[in-house]
Amino acid sequence: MKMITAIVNKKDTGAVCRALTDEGFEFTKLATTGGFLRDGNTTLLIGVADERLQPAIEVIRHNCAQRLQKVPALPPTEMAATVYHSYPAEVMVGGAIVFVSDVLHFEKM
Ligand code: 2BA
Repeated sequence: MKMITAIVNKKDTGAVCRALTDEGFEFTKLATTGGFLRDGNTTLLIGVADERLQPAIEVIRHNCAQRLQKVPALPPTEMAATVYHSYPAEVMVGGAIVFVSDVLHFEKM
């Protein structure tokens, strides 16, 4: 069994969750925040049998888009302590960031 940890843009969350449900995947949805943009995103925990790993990844892939997103201006105090010209004005976000881990043990009680 594998655990997929997928970080999804909030604009894609609805479509990804609907498609996962339609395909019979079970998952847990967490409201999370990106460390760089400090904007809301969604982290999905999806436990799957090994043979369902690739189908789950394809569902995520087909329902997530890449987007250019503006980097918010830093407040003056943070700006002073930062080499701010090294910050990009816009960054490409997504489609999704996907981590796959082995599950050592799983049971429902
Ligand atoms: P954020 O940390 O808010 O990052 C949003 C986007 O900003 C990233 O998109 C990337 O294009 C850019 N970015 C991040 N850190 C940067 C930096 N130090 N300098 C320049 N640009 C930077 P994605 O790579 O698609 O990541 C989307 C979200 O996925 C991230 O939101 C974060 O919440 C998560 N993520 C990405 N890589 C991760 C990792 N290695 N571990 C844990 N979470 C990760």
